Amino acid sequence: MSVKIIEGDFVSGAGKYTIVVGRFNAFVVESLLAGALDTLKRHGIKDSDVRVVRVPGAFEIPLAVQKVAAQKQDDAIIALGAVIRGGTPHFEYVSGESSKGIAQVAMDFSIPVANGILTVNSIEQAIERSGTKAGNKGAEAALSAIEMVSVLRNLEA
Ligand code: INI
Repeated sequence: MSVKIIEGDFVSGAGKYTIVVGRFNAFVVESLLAGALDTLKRHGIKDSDVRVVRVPGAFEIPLAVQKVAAQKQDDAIIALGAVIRGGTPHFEYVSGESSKGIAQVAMDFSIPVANGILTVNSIEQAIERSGTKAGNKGAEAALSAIEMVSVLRNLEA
């Protein structure tokens, strides 16, 4: 008897992708976006199959993700933002609501929504995760979107 394993890969994720990006903390988020775009391109996703939607901040990301999902044009959505703790309760609200919101859209519309929204304590941690010693979370989010597109196709096959 052998176990049937259903999984994805990084070569069969061709399809349409929309990246929703918060402008807040732009110096970090632009590096996440560059990482995501580079990863999509290097995995064979055509530029013409990628859209970028910009919103003010992470708090606005879920609504834009919901609108994009409702269009039913994409195979996956990638959410990018940076929430950096500033000693105010705003951090908890913005980070909590943005993560919860995009997870809800994924379930409501049955579409992969990759979470590339950094929630960190300091600007240093944000820089580390946007292309320096801790990698680029935008690139990682794009990779997980590609893998999920492939997993879902294999699940439906
Ligand atoms: N938005 C972010 O994307 N990151 C943050 O760190 C942040 N902080 O700390 O305030 C932030 N706030 C703005 C928020 O996303 C909304 O744009 C704003 O509240 C208007 O609705």
